[in-house]
Amino acid sequence: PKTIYLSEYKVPAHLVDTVDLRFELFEDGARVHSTLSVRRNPESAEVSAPLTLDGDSLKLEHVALNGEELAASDYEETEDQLVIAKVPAQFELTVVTWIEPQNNTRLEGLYKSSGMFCTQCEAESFRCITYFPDRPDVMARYRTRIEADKSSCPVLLSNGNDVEKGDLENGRHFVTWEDPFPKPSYLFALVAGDLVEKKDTFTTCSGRGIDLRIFVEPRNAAKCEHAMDSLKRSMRWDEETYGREYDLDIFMIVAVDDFNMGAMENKGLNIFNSSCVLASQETATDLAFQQIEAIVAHEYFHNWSGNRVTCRDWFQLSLKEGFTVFRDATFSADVGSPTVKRIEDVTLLRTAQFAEDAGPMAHPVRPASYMEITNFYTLTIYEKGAEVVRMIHTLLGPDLFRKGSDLYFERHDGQAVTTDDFVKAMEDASGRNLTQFRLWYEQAGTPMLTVSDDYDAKQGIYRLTIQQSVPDTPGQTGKQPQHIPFALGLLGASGEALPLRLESAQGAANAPEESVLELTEASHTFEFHGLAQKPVPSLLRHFSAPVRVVYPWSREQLVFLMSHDPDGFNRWDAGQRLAVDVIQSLVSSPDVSEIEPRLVEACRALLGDSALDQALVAKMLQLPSEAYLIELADSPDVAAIHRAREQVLSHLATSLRDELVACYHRNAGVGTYEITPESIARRSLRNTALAWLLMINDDAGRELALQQLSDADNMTDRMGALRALVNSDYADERSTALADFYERFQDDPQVVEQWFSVQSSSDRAGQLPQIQALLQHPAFDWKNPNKIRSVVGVFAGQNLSAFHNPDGSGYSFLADQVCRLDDSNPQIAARLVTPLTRWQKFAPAYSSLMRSALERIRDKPGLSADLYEVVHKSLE
Ligand code: B3K
Ligand code: ZN
Repeated sequence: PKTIYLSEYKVPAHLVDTVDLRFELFEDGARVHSTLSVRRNPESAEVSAPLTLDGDSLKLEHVALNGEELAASDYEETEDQLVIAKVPAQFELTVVTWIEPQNNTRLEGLYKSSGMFCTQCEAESFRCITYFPDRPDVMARYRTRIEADKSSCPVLLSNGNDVEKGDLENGRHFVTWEDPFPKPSYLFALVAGDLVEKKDTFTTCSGRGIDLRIFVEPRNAAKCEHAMDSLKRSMRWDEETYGREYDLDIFMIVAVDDFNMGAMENKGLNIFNSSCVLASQETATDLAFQQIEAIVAHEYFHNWSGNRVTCRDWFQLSLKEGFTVFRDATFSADVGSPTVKRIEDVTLLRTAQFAEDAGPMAHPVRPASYMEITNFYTLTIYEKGAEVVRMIHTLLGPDLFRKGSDLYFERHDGQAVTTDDFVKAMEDASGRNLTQFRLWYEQAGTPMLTVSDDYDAKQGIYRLTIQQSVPDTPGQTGKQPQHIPFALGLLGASGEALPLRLESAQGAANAPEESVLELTEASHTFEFHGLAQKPVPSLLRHFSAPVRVVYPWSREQLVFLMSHDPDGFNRWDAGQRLAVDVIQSLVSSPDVSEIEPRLVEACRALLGDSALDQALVAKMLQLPSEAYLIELADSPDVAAIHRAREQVLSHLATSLRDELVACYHRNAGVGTYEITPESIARRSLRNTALAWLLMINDDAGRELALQQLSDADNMTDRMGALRALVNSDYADERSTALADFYERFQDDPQVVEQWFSVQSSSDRAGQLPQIQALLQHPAFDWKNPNKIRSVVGVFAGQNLSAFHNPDGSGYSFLADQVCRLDDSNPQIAARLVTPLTRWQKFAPAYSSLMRSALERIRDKPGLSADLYEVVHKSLE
């Protein structure tokens, strides 16, 4: 595989104005007739360039130029291209190809999922359907005619509006779709199958009526309501918050079971992984409800941030993904609990994106090179990319940010642009200079801020010194300081917010209680005047930048911030830092009697605090995950971290046993099931209390769990009880509960996936032999990415003590599964291998075994380009 560089970008030599497609769908394959109107690109210097079209796994049947069939000598067909040397300045090209969707296991291009035809074209899979200049800066208008058997495929869908339909011979029929908006090929979509539709309508701000449709298999007809409500909320929110109105007459969502990722924003025809759209009270947890809402919103928001304004090339991927994640995060915060949403996003970022940024695949938000673009749909592009947009929002403030986004959409509507164009629009609208800020797009690695302070009692001055450094990453050293918005507050001894006077002359009256300091140099010292006592600093409020902060917090300060910081996020963060410190001390000296009593008391206070936002309380009672503790450690000893964390958990549960029982009863189910932040918090608190009680084999807890399992009227409570039992030492109850659960839900694939995950994530139920047995289970299916993720992915990513078994069996198991998958679905194989790529981080006993597992994958015959890139970069 070869490396592609941003610096080598060239505008396309040819442009395509219209694409006329005709699909003949059959059981044994599909014939694709494509007619392109092509012209030379006036902006290209290559005036006599041949016409070069991309293709992958296509059988070419026919090529004609301006209606004349070409002889084989007129063109060259290579493994991945069709090249026509001599072409006029403007012409029509017709290409007919034959493809086999029924044998497509990569799930890229046109494939079949439980009898239904569907497509996935981003990033470079339109070329698996027909020959085409498959790059996002070639934008064309599409007309698509689909022909198929009427009884097996009564529903035929593509992008845009349907303009014609009718019957054909032999029980076949057709529908023609026309998309008036020019789009890149990656946004093309087609669906054909036996589906039912849920219908609704939406009236836009300008009064246009839009038809809304969710297409699902008949058995899922009753599970679309939540997605439909989420869609309508998203449409309204985007009008109100960004002034963005929907542009076609119809918006469609289709659910498919076999899908490589969550969902896809194809113009007017979003295709979703079933698990990201289908929900009912009985089958989906609160978390699933929230994820569905966020993903529906995300894909809908792409209609503007991605589709109307798209990416010039794939190095600009974060242009649409970072911005759209920022948009969906703001939406979720607005419709739910903003503090909890921020906590969840930061948890993901600090646990997984920081690890990526410190690993062998570290890359900037705008990468400079790649081998296989599917490997770059990463947490860095998505989550760090969203943090970068959030920082622009923080620096500009909401009004100027909105002015900037308006300018961006207006200036670039219908264009394929760069992250630089985005930043430029923000600069032009606000008058701010973001030159240094652009380094966030160019430099990889998580900046580290080292904070120190001193207090001058005589002058009443508190000095805060902040030093920044950006670590080296593969291929990038000697980095420059970045422009970092650093939000902070100072607290007085009784928890009051102190006025921040950065100049001595400033009076207390007009001094703010929170400021955003702008760091631009390697070191800054800030002086706060007029302070009668040494304050406690509340640093990096709301996590105002994606950085690591090092400051010598005392446990006393952390306990203080946990109960006094007016910023909910920092309250939670103080609690996490305290818990991390307590667990880390136990890792180095395993003496349980040393466990910090103030942590126990802080948790006791939280369990009894009904005045504080209960959603925040629920989050604060969750200990930092093993994955996060591993990320924070140098040469982590996984077994020791696992043991220490369990000891702290047991100690807390034992000390707080009565409070937990009381908390359980106080939050027991009352009234009807609702998806509101308050009731989600109640269920979360109740299930946390249950999990803690079962950790210590409390018999009353066991009774409560069994009772809850039989009484539950929703999946959150049912799963909460099942998870608590599965992770307990009550082995008989565990196996009975698992068997009953499966019996009840075996016909529902999304619930079976949760059933797999609850086992594969558990150190009690997910040891390697049990994982091997799950792979043999009749419900397991190697062709279904969700099943693979819920067993193999969850085992390697969440069941860390079992995966990092010191005998290396977990690594060797993962290597086997990755090799097996590489032949059928390389994209999923390359994702699954991630945990092994972090080998250099671990203590030598682990890392050498991880490395040999990787080497074994490297030596597999016929390694895919996807896996080649990840494995070779990790071994370099
Ligand atoms: N844009 C798609 C992701 C496509 C991944 C291709 N390998 C979903 C999203 O981010 O909205
Ligand atoms: Zn996206």
